[in-house]
Parts: sequence; structure tokens; C-alpha cells
Amino acid sequence: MSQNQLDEIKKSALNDFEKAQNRVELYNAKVQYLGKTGAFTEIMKSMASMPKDQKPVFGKKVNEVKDLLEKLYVHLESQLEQKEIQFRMQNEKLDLTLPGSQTVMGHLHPIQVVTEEIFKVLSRLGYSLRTGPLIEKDYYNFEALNLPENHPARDMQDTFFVDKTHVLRTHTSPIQVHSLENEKLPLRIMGTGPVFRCDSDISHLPHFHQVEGMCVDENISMADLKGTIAYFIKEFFGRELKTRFRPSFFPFTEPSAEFDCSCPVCKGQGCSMCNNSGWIEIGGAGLINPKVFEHAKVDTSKWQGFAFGFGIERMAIIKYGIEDIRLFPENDLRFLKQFNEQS
Ligand code: FA5
Repeated sequence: MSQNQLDEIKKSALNDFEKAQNRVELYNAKVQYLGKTGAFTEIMKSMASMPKDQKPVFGKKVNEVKDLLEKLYVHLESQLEQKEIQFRMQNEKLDLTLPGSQTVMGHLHPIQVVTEEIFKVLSRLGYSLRTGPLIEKDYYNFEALNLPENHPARDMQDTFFVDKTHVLRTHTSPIQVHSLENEKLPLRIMGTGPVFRCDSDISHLPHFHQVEGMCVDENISMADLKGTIAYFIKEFFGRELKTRFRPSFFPFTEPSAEFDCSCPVCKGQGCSMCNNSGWIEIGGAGLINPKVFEHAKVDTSKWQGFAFGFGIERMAIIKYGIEDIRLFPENDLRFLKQFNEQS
């Protein structure tokens, strides 16, 4: 390979690079000269048979030409790219009258919507959120709540046992005990999350959600509990609704009550939702039994409290007038889409 031949290749390469009309042609020219099997690889191979003293000088020249071509390639490529963009901008037209492609927006599950509404109302009364473990010690789910082993009231909650001392929590009331043990008084909490019972029919689920309100302070009475529940029902369902308390029994409250609201569907006139009674049961409540305080080592001469608990799915079926509670966890889109507030 001579200097003249190298000059010829350089001239031809410069010419081919400059001639390229687009980036594909430019790339092909690059491969032809600088690629693995291109002209410059051949030049390097031919240098093997060159006299030793000529190799460094010739090699330097070869590298200079390669360097020049590589720089030229980068420069020309960016020029051609600009040209292509300009061409597209001049020739492509934007038709603003074409119909757009519709984006399908998701939305919150109705149970989540109801849960957030409940939190909003209770947080206005100063309640803050707690959760607690789903696999709960028998002690927290039952015993510390004044439900000792073999107590008949345990039968009210058909329980999934994990082993002899652990259960899938059957209610959110154990959160009361965790908070009483670990937090400073006075206290206002809303404990929430999934709970589990061996139940399944039109108004019962094996896996549902509860909210537990607990207020511990000095001089707390049933009047505070009733005021809180009445405010909550009005804020959640509507100001015209009434609240009623019926005596009941929960081992962890004394006295205990169940509370109902006047039926939000028929406004108390009687309909299929309320079995023609005009009232719908919401949940359980009462003043915290001193036995629960004793388990958590709370000074009962100073502190009193009330607690209430209800099911979130039940609140949702009442609010939306749904007949079968099992529709919520089925996740059938035909059902869920009806709760899209944007549509
Ligand atoms: C309790 O679970 C008590 N822990 C409530 C409580 C808290 C009382 C604090 C006193 C003080 P009960 O088992 O009644 O109570 O359940 C409360 C609510 O959960 C019911 O009113 C109902 O709304 C809901 N619920 C109960 N079982 C199911 C179920 N299987 N599916 C859906 N919701 C249910």
C-alpha cells in the first residue's frame, strides 16, 4: 500500500460521505470504509508486509485519515438529522379535527371511597388512624377484651384459628388494647383494616373491614358516645337522619349498645333495605369495661372511655342501596364501573 493509494481512498471516502443524501446512505458509506471488513481494515492488513522503517510514518497517516473521516461522519450525521426533521415539519400536517384516542381512567374501589369518607368525618373529631396486626394473639383478640377462654360470647365471632394461640383477627377491637398498652392518655383513635370470620351470605363476608373508634379521657360518659355517634351518622349519611341506641352486650364494654340510623333509603318510612322497620343497624358501642383497662394497666380512677365499631362494607351497602354484600370483593368490572364518579 502506497501513499498514493491511501490518498485515493481518502478522496473516494470524502466524496462518498459528502454525497450521502440521508443517514442510512451515510452509515453505509462509513461501513464501507471504516467497518470491520472495510477499506481501512484492508490497509491495516497490508501494512504487515511493509518495510519496518516505513510503518510508523505510514501508520500515523492512516490514523489521521481515519480520524478525519470519523469526525466528518459525526458532523454530517447531525446535519442530515436536522434536514430530516425540517422535512418532516414542512410535510407532516397536524389535523386537530381528528377524534382523540380515549384514555380509560381507573377509579377507587367503592369500599376505599367509603373508608376515606369515614376517616374524614372521624378525623374532624380528632381521631387518628391505627391499624394493628391481622394475625392476632388470642390474648389481644379475646382475652384482654374480657373474653376469657371458653367464654360463651366467643361464639358470636366464628373464628379462623392459625394455631392454638393465634387467630385471624375477628374484629378491630384488639387495636384498642395495643393503643392502651403503648400510647399516652388521653387518646382518640380510629383503628381499621381487614377482619375475618367464617361467615358468608347476602349480608356477611368472610373477609371484611371494620372501623373502631376509641376515646379515652377524664369524665367520659354515655352522653359523649351518643353525641359522637349522632354526629358521625349525620355527617356520613345526611343531616336529616336520626340515630337510635338499643341495649346490647359486648364483654369489652359496659354498658353496651347497638346503634342504628333511620333508613337513608326510605328516610324511616319502611322499605326492603330496612325490612320495613325504618331503621338500619350500623354497629356496636359502649363505655370501655374497666376489665379491659385493668388488662392494659390503665388507672381506672382517673380515666374512662367509650368505644364503637362497625363494618365498612355494611356502611357501603346502606349508602349505595346494594342488596348483596358479596358483590364488593367479586371485583366484577360491570359492578365496579358504576362507582366511577367521573362518568
Ligand atoms: C364487633 O365486632 C365489636 N368489636 C364492635 C364493637 C366495638 C362493640 C367497640 C363495642 C365497642 P359485631 O360482631 O357486631 O361487633 O360487628 C360489628 C359490625 O361489623 C356489625 O355491625 C356489621 O356491620 C359488621 N359485620 C359483622 N360481621 C360481618 C360480616 N361477616 N360481614 C360483613 N360485615 C360484618
